Amino acid sequence: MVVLSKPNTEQYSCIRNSKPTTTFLSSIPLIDLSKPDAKSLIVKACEEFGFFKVVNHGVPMEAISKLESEATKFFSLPLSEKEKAGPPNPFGYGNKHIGPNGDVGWVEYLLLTTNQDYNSLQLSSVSEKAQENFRQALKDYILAVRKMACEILDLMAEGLNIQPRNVFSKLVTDKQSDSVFRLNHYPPCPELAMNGSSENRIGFGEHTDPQIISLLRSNNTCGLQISLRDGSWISVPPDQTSFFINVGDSLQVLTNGRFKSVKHRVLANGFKSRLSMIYFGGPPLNHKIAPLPSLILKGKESLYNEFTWFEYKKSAYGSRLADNRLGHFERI
Ligand code: GA4
Repeated sequence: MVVLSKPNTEQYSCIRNSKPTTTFLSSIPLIDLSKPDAKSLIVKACEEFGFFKVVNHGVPMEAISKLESEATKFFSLPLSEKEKAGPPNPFGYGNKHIGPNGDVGWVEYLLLTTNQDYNSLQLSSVSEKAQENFRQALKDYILAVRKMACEILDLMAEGLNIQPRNVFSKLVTDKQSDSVFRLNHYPPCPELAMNGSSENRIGFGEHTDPQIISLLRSNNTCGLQISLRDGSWISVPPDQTSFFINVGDSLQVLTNGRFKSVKHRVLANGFKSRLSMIYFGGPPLNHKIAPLPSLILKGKESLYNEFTWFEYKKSAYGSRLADNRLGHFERI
């Protein structure tokens, strides 16, 4: 495990939240991608939780460790250096402020689009060689994780018995795919460590992801929680060798509500840094997001008014993190 060196905690103020509601669920759905039952288990997990954990994912450990180490070096730079990659409007380095509408969290991050030319990406003013290592690690990791995203999306189509097999994955392999990559660093929150407070600090507030699918890998620090249908929060035990997969709002619509986008959040930790890397697979901007006809059950209709990914994204950027973004697009 890579330990983040001395985070500059003065860059943060503590963000308070109500009392903790931590429950541990023994059975986060676990999918072994090398097993023949993967497709049916994925469908079940997407229907029940909108969330599952994946092993035998095929992303080389070397690509993961390299990016983790480069990200750790980046977040250890002085604030003035990191800010050279910002502000995040929408892409770049961000600190505490999430999105354009007043959300805050105990987090700093680097947000990137995956179809930009990383060769010209200015990340800081550290040596060109160091920046090149970071860029290469980003490119290698994103390529590997996108391959896994496609494999999972193809298994979903198979599990749902829909043709063609690449009906979902073609949206993220499209040259115009509007996918995003995010590195989140949650420094330890000294206030939490000091008074053994029973309060939570929000690292990243509750939300669903607007895209099709999100693939998250973190170091061994806890913090991620998912919300169950009954509104309770479940802590997800960290596992640095696995990936956690979220169904996004767009996939909920494509499946006419059969798959549910999962509400999730991250709580800050009193002692340990958390570092997560998330790939958000999104469709091209002009793509129409509507239920696949074969997924509209006999006698039923689409639950949503048709919209393009551009329209959804525009509306998402006008919302607060915790808002129910799909609500505006539901048919009454
Ligand atoms: C949530 C998922 C991704 O992290 C993200 C986030 C984006 C941002 O951080 O800029 C948003 C958030 C996310 C949804 C609502 C808007 C936009 C912050 C925010 C308040 C990059 C994304 O695509 O949507």
